[in-house]
Amino acid sequence: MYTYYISVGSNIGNRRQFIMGAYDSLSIHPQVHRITSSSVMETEPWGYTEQDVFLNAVWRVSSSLEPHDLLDVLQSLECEAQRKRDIHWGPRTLDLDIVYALSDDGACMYINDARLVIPHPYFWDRLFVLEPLMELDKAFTYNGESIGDRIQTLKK
Ligand code: A4P
Ligand code: MG
Repeated sequence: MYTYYISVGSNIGNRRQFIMGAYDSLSIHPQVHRITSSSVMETEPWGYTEQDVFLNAVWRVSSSLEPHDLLDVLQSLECEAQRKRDIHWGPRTLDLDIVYALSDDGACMYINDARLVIPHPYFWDRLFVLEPLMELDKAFTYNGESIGDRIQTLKK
């Protein structure tokens, strides 16, 4: 069994409905055993800033799906939400990124290939990921730094 942290974002249309629809679909997947969601938060756009505010959340997912198989599932949920890939870091109905993963023994998983990079290269720089993640896991650390300290540093 793996533990995945998935960053969820939407800034077009009925944002909450896109997020909740994907949550419901993922939670009935036969290889998904449990999902816990942070609260859904409104956040200012990061990166490409000429776009509407986002709703963001993080889900902790316990699943027997292999990482690339989970990516397939998440991409099909993005397609169902009529996601179009136009501008890099631009507006989207639904974005589902695997930001961090733990294997069965609790060790951080590292993947870096053409389809999938885990940990997500920017997750530790993004308050829209770290604030909901901290709600789920206050004791989260990355490269020896606590998530609480990281959030304080990013807010300075
Ligand atoms: N891919 C590689 N690694 C992963 C991974 N760990 N999880 C590949 C998911 N996908 C991964 O993704 C492009 C390709 O990344 C996929 O085909 C997959 O094989 P995409 O979602 O189509 O492309 P994108 O939108 O250009 O990039 P990405 O990474 O989703 O964008 P970001 O970096 O997530 O930025 N501001 C706020 N406040 N809230 C947001 O949610 N989101 C973005 C999007 C920018 N600013 C934001 C937010
Ligand atoms: Mg994405």
